Amino acid sequence: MTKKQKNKKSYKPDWVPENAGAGFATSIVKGVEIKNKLKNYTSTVKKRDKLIISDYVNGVINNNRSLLGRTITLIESNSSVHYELAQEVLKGLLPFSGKSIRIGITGSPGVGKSTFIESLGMHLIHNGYKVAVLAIDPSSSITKGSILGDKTRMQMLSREEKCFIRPSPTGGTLGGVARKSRETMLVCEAAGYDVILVETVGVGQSEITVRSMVDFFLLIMVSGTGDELQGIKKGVIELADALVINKAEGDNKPGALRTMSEFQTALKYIAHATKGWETNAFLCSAVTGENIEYIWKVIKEFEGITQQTGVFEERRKSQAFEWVFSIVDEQIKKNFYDCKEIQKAIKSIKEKVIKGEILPTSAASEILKHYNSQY
Ligand SMILES: Nc1nc2c(ncn2[C@@H]2O[C@H](COP(=O)(O)OP(=O)(O)O)[C@@H](O)[C@H]2O)c(=O)[nH]1
Ligand SMILES: [Mg+2]
Repeated sequence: MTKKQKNKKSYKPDWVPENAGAGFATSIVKGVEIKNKLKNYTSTVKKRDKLIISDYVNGVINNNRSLLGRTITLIESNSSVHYELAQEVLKGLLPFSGKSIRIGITGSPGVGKSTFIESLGMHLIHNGYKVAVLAIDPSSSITKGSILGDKTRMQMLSREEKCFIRPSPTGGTLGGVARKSRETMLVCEAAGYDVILVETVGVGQSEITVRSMVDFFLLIMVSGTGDELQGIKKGVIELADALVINKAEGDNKPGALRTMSEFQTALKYIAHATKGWETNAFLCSAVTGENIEYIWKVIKEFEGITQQTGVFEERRKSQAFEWVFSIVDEQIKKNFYDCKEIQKAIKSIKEKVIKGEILPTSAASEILKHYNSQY
């Protein structure tokens, strides 16, 4: 303790063990008083933190929209206190989840994913379903936007009481975004939403991530670019349970038909995503609603077949297991980069790497030394 600190209203603790060495605190410095700041702080926090676990759980189960929103906000929070609370709430909700069909929708920007969701969502609501729409967009933390856009594409759906739309959580890695979305999915299921639609855009690994959290995966495309097959990553087709050529109306229809048959041929040579299910290509128009009903029938057929063969349940089980490890991965990474020692090491090594004074492999081992010393 510095001389300055000692002189500053320090006093003896109530109890000090006998023979206490110099390492034991022999004086206590009075805490700093921040009366005004504290007043503001408690007044805002009190209001929001009044809820206890059972408030969240009961609110969600009774589909109280405001509490549903607050539960998801809790899940999306990056604070560790909220994380703990969110996990407790999720534990309470888990027995009520799992009863929906989870559908992933991917495709390049502009192919009409959101419009398709609007159209399919409205069809489902008219048929008595409750629909939740989530988005996974790892780039949204950079662009500050969301692939769901300004909800203008889902104007009708967003007004429906039986629909809940949640844009992509922002901030952090794809792993972090995905964990939050998975948990949000469980919350929506517990609130009684029976169809979960997850929109994602082909950024990095996001398609693979969404595939690993849904039952049915749909790839939307459009015709007219002339090089359709080259524009789509082959790997993505292998993940899909259905390909949909959207905007197939009016003058676009003949071109869309050609594209569809091209893909249908390509599918003959590609491994299909789900055991016992043949992936096919379809036409649709999200704007006119043409074929939307048919695509829903295909999804229901898929659900029926895979449930009968046990593939549905098997996939859910292996997804749960994968999920465990994605959380482990996320935590390890977070702990690693949150570690002050490692941050310092990275900072000091960065310069050397840039200047070419150290090899990247040596730089990596240098940083990992700090990690190895801890574990
Ligand atoms: N002609 C036509 N346009 C469509 C169709 N579906 C979507 N669009 C338009 O395509 C544009 C992009 O749609 P959006 O749903 O935002 O695409 P996303 O980026 O894949 O979500 C919008 O201008 C839509 O109106 C369709 O079936 N036919
Ligand atoms: Mg969109």
